[in-house]
Amino acid sequence: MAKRALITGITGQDGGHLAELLNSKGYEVFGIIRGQQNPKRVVVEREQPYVKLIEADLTDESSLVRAIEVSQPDEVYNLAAISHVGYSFKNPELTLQVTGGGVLNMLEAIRLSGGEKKIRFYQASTSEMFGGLDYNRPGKGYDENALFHPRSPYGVAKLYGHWITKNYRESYGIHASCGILFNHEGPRRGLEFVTRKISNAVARIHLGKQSHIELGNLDSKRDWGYAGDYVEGMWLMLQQDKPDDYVLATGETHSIRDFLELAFKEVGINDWKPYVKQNPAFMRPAEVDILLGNPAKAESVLGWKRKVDFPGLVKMMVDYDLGLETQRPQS
Ligand code: NDP
Ligand code: GDR
Repeated sequence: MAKRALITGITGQDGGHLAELLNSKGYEVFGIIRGQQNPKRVVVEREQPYVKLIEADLTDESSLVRAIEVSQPDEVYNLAAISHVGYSFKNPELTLQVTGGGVLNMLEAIRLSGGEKKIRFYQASTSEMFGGLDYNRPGKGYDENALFHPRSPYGVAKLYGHWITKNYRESYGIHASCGILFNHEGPRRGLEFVTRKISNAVARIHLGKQSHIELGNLDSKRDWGYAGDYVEGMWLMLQQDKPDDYVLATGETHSIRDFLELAFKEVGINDWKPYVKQNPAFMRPAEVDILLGNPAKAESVLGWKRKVDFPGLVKMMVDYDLGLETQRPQS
């Protein structure tokens, strides 16, 4: 019989990649969609018609219990969150409820529906829990045992989600694993995140649709991989006999300037500086200066390794946006 998976955050970047992966593996895929008129519903219905959508919200416990009852899943992937770090400073309480409390609600929904011994659970933890401060930068990069020091309401809420997942594993024996994922990007990335904001602006500048791009901090560094590689790791975690926590990362770190350099070069622009303006509105009250992950455990235990490298990722994103913006009417 086909395995059944329930994905929260189906309309997001990772939800799209994961649904595609699970469908290719023969899973029956269910996805939670929120809101009475979610504009992304038509996109999922058009591009991933095999996904069975269930209306629910991470902040509404009873809707999650119903989602479990309807989908009867073997595996639950909790990808839904308020996921934008800058936004979380402006909406800290909502972030706490969705990104933190939502994890508890989903774990409780699994218990309330009697699934704690049957259902495997994946929690989308994040490198934002480490914080990147001077005193806490392991030479080989952050691994599963590194210290946590979150620097945003988002990071703090995710840390709660991380620990409540571990707590439910230890307290109730749920097969619950946390993937501590470093930044992963691609053409499905929302335009509000820096990589896609840049790749899209570069395409539009090249096509004469836009004169420049406004950004915040150009000096921070991230360990950027490709989202398509990372959802493989999520799936692998739930195929292990024992639940555990794993870092997924590339083991390389690059600055926003490095991303700009490569992205503009893709359209033949060698000096990007005239096209970039700094706008304080995009700065954060507290910044994570540098993130570098150490994926040794995932590589040895799961046999996972990222395939796409940094130049390959930048090229993929700029090429996609060039295609998209060429097709779009002038605007
Ligand atoms: P996105 O921001 O692209 O997607 C977030 C999803 O959460 C959307 O589908 C959104 O739905 C949904 N959502 C938001 N609020 C609610 C709610 N109250 N109830 C139900 N669904 C809700 O995130 P990504 O795909 O990039 O990331 C997936 C997960 O992984 C997130 O939890 C993120 O924090 C985490 N993560 C991401 C990393 C990355 O680099 N991408 C790295 C590490 C962790 P809607 O469309 O309705 O808004
Ligand atoms: P991040 O991603 O905060 O790492 O969180 P984001 O792309 O938002 O920022 C990366 C870095 O770029 C700097 N920056 C800007 N960021 C945005 N969004 N917009 C700008 O204009 C801009 N200018 C500079 C930021 O200050 C930051 O240093 C992502 C999310 O997917 C999280 O959900 C996830 O947990 C982490 O990655 C790992």
